[in-house]
Amino acid sequence: MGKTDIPAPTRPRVETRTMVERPRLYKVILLNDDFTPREFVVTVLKAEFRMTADQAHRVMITAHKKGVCVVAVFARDVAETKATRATDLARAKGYPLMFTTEPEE
Ligand code: TYC
Repeated sequence: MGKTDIPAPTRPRVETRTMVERPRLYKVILLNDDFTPREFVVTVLKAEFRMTADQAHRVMITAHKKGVCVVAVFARDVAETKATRATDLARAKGYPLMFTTEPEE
């Protein structure tokens, strides 16, 4: 390189790191009530959440005794859709059964 030469430009030594967060998962929660028949709760859990009779019965009994039970965890839209569909199945039969969602952590 002679006295008047201009050095070749170098690439800026700068790098961007984009931080991404995993989308939060949402719990579907079953709420107890005094009116919905136990067997109907089990039927809804099997139909909407693909549970076996045994799993559905355990979840139903936990909600019955403790007031609430986490049914399952999904991406937000899936959790909301399933909670709405399950609640609507009960409403169609005139039962007050409720499913809600809430974010994990
Ligand atoms: N508590 C209801 C009854 O005694 C049964 C029931 C269980 C309802 C769980 C809702 O999430 C529930 N018939």
